[in-house]
Amino acid sequence: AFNDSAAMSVNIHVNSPNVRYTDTHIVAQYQYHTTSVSKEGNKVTVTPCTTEMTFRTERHVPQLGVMLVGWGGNNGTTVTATVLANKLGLTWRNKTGVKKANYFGSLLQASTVCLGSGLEGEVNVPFRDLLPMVHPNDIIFDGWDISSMDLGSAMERAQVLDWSLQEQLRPHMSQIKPRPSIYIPEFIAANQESRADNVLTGTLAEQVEQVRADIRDFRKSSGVDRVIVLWTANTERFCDIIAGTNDTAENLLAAIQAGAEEISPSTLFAVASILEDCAFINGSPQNTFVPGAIELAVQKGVFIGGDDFKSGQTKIKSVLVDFLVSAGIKPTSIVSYNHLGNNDGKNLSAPQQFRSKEISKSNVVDDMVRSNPILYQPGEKPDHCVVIKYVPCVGDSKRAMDEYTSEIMMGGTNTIALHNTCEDSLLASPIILDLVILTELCQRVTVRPQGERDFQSFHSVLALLSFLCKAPLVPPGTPVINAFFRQRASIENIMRACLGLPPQNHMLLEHKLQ
Ligand code: NAI
Ligand code: DG6
Repeated sequence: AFNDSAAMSVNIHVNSPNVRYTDTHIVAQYQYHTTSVSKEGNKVTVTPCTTEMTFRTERHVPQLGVMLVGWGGNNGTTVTATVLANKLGLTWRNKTGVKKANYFGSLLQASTVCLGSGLEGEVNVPFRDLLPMVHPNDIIFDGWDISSMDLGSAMERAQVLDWSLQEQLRPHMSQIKPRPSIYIPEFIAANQESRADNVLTGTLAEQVEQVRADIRDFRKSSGVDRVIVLWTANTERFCDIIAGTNDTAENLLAAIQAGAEEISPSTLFAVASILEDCAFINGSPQNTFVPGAIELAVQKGVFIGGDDFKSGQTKIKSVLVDFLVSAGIKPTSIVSYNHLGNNDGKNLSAPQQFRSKEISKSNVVDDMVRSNPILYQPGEKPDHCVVIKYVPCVGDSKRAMDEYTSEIMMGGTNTIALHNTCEDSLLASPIILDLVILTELCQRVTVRPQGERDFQSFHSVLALLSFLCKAPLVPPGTPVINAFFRQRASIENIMRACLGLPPQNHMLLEHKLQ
């Protein structure tokens, strides 16, 4: 039997004096409880604090357009094909039987949240039904690629989807061609050069202008209300932060006009998007968001998010290390091997591009380690090694092997070894959808702390996307959370706040008292 997730959809109505449904908004009065802690020697004083807030969520869901940079790549073609297959309700046969298009792997589309309980026990509802949200089937895609290949052929080149599904999709996909893109060879591996037959020419400023014109053209020709731009193109090398070039918004804009070096294509896309009032999300590890780009986003009040989709090995790491450290077990070494044979792997076989990925994969345990001074001395960390090798034969079917060694009681050692095989792009595509749908939702949520006159948006650096990113970008000076369940709880509880509901506390006191 197929799991028809549409049939499970629910319409949630909150029955509370604190929640009002107007024609345009859901308005919720909310008490935000925090604790302020001060420490003097070994004396810790904890003061509970409560802030009254009003959450306001626009109910009208706009038509969303998503422009992918790297549209002709494995992720770009897979996410586009998946949405098309779901929209058309396609089924196909592979060697294990008949399959039906779905969105497994998407937090919003395929996971549930427990709303509470009633006579029938616990009520779990699809995450996507908590608030009015864009459905992936309604997203319209467009985008750029340095490779001119049509999306039907690019889907075949990717070798991700079953052949009989590709056959059904090809008539639609092959009509789509990516727009020419900004190509600066020294930012990606030299082995990508043969793909680059669809590139913009002209000065940096002219190329940014062209990208801006593309966004306006897409908005106009498709009739979408909102456009979000997402980088799923090759991993670039890190760029240097240079005073006078990319350190402030003003300098960055001037440097683009002057045609300065050391401004990456991904930063140029971010700047073009921000100037067009479009949120920009970075699905790759490089430092696209140089200080000047972040400042520009904040100045313009446009959302940015990233970095690097958290799809497989790192996702498990953010669960497993959280489990170990919060269970009082001390990881002392984490060794992660990957090999993959797709174009991403080929690009990452170059040292500078590998280094970008190594950085983003390596910082993921820091917050969990820091949280437990019983296990770790200040500055102490587990050994952490990341290896990625390019093995063409395995294509998109990435192999990830991990060994976690931990110190347990009385000097004992516990070693956990994992082996994970799966299509990388089938993990990344649902994350792309969650990223853009969450970002769009955040554009419709505003909050007014008690005593203030105006409603405010979330900070331009959209930390709420952390759950979906390996190296979460957060507003300057705010904590980076990598732990999987803390990240998930943050999304769930903020959505509950929009409905005037308290955070999910798992106390279940109603079942624990006499
Ligand atoms: P891919 O190599 O198949 O696709 C990348 C596409 O970007 C290619 O079609 C390439 O021609 C294009 N491209 C390169 N530079 C460009 C530019 N300046 N402008 C426009 N297009 C450009 O790679 P894949 O597998 O789709 O991955 C995409 C990115 O997502 C990579 O950076 C990868 O590291 C990252 N990523 C992928 C994950 C996954 O699970 N698949 C998880 C985390 C990150
Ligand atoms: C090899 O690590 C290639 C990468 O692009 C990864 O496949 C991708 O970043 C996913 O990494 P992870 O750690 O989330 O599985």
